[in-house]
Amino acid sequence: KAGTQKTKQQSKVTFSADKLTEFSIWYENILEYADIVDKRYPIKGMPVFKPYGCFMQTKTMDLIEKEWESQDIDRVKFPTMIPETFLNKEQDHIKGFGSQCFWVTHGGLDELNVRLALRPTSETAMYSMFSLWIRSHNDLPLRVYQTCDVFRYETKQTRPLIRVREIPFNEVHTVHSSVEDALQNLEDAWKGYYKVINDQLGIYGLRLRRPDWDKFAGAEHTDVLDSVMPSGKVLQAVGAHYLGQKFAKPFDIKFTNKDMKEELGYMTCYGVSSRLLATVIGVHGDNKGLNLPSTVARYHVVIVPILARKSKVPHEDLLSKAEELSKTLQSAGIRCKIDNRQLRPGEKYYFWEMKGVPIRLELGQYDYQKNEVRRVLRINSEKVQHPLDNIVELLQKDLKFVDETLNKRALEFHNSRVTNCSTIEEMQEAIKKGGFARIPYYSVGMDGKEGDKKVHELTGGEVRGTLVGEEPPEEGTLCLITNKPAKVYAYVARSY
Ligand code: PR8
Repeated sequence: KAGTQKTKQQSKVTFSADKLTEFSIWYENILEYADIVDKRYPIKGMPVFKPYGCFMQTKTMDLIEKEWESQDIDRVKFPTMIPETFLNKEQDHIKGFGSQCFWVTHGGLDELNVRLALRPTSETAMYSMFSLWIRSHNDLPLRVYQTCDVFRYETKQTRPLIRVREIPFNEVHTVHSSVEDALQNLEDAWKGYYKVINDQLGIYGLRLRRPDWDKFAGAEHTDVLDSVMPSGKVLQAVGAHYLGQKFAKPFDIKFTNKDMKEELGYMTCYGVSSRLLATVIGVHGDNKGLNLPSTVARYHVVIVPILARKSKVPHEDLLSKAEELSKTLQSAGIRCKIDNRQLRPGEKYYFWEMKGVPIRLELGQYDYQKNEVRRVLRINSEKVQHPLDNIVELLQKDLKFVDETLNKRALEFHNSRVTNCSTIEEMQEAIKKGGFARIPYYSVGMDGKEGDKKVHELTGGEVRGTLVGEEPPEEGTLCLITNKPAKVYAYVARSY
């Protein structure tokens, strides 16, 4: 009986699900156990961020914002609502987004003359104002960003962070005086995204150019970062779009160029969402729970004072040592928490491992006497004694090692999920294993859409696009699906 009791009690803090074989369950569980979101709010696709998750979401957006500011892109704040008349201006855009909008039809009891959409994205809101702000080439480039929530009436299955209807969003919109300038801006955007996503969040993906049938509504071309999740399905974590003059025309975004002639602006937009955090959680986590890089972790360090019943050092001394240590760490920018709950140390260990805190410091009587702590790393359970004298430096080194290790593991995982395929069977095998199958394919223009259906029948996946910068197949290579001459290498995957 006692045994059952113990298991029950422990299960409150013990998280378990096999991440690789049952990722959906793992993911849903960890979001709940680790207090990231609460799904019980009664609107589909609109979970609540709890403090622990809210911190991480805010941190990922902070990283992105810092990057844009370093690139001299300024913050703006546009209204949440967009008049229907604005949304209707660009035809492809409204075709794509019209059915995805939440509409406000009344103000109090009065029916509105013009329906207002809760922004599904902010092109049409911003561009109506850009046309008022831009007069000459001297006003260009115009580059602004905002971090806000956008609303999309998603009809596919919703999942917290991954597919929500109120989307935590960061979007950049730019206007340039030439195509070259606009395209160069997109390259700078990608450098920024890589810096944050690869270097700071430690996650990876492929920059793919979407097929013509799968572009952003209103774009000339769309590049994305598709990231492989542990389920083997890929998640579009970035969308970066070249808009050319498609919006400039209906929104009348004109400037006088250096020859004093009027010209339409060349535009780009790009954005990310809570999917970045979903990828961090999914890719770095393991069967014990979260595994967080220092950039987003709410706590870098948890201090667990070991208050043994027969401790030779009084509990209050251990606790005040923990306090002192915590202050030292906080003032060095190491986010730190003392766990002095009345629970057994083992339970606390499970709990903070599940929460993904990179470093645990155990402070017991013998550690106290030697002026040391026992340091345990979440990533590999490695335990060592750290002297308290130079604890800040040691922990900073540890955190760096943690981030590098997570990064390395994520890159290995990513690389292991891109498979070069030269037969249909290989492609099917690769998709079954999870991730991308790279195949020779005849076309990602509209004429290639037919083949995509076949791809779907064969694998359950779809053509996600071509790798930006990759050379086309050699002359004479045939499309795996149609046997026509292959013009590109296409990347096939199942997706969220
Ligand atoms: C644009 N306009 O909007 P995009 N839940 C979570 N994340 C999502 C969802 C969702 N339902 N839908 C999209 N995302 C352009 C660029 C301004 C900025 C994420 O582009 O439609 C995806 O990662 O591609 C997507 O790539 C990103 O938002 C930007 O959305």
